Amino acid sequence: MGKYQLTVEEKQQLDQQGYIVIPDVLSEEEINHYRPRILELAEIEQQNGLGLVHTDGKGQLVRWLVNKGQEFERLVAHPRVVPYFEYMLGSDYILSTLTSNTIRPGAKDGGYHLDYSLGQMPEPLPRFPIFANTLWLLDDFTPQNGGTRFVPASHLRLKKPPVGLESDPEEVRLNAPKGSVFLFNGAIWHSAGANRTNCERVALICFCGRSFMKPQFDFVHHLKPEVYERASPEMRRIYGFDSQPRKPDELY
Ligand SMILES: O=C(O)CCC(=O)C(=O)O
Repeated sequence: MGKYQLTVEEKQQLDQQGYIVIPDVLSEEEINHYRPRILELAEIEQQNGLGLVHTDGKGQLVRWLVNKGQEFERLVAHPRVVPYFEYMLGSDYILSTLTSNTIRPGAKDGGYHLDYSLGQMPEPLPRFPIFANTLWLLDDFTPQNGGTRFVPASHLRLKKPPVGLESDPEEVRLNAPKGSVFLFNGAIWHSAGANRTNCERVALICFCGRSFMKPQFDFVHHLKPEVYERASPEMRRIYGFDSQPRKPDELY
């Protein structure tokens, strides 16, 4: 089977609205594996004093998933998602981070932001996408349980969200079933939403950028050797091995 080609409507959706929901990417079996595993890793990191918590301790990231279990390598070049990243970022795009985000009951709305390193750029921001993020939903996301809040088409404003902005009149909250992937332009104003339920909301995050942008994490120098050994040429490219600055013996 050939590589999936985005439809005209999907391209328009991404160009004009800056996001898309790709349905049924993860199976029930995968969800039933990843979700408890992420909660377990989060718990272990907390107990070891390495928990990366945010939102008053009610949100938690687990970083470097590719070094924390072979099962996460499947996300790196997932055939259902790669064509969308390629459309957004070019066929040589690279991984910036592979992480999870858990939003626990009682968490408040996160603060609007753009994804690394767009927040450091001067305005007007570039017109073309340079980063794209994906949330792989391990729960049904709703406006009540921490579903991501975001401002459709805000990438076209070419601006960063004003510091402290609490909400935007055009804001929406993600309502999508578990197993789907929410892919968005990193320049969309967004944050995790408040969780007003009594259950955690969990997502895997695969965040990618154009090959000429510095990634958030250095996979080239810090992948476990066995992860590198197992990687296909496409995965090694995504980890960034084909887009490194030249060494002294590479004159051209
Ligand atoms: O977990 C979420 O809903 C949002 C995650 C997020 O803001 C990010 O990855 O930049």
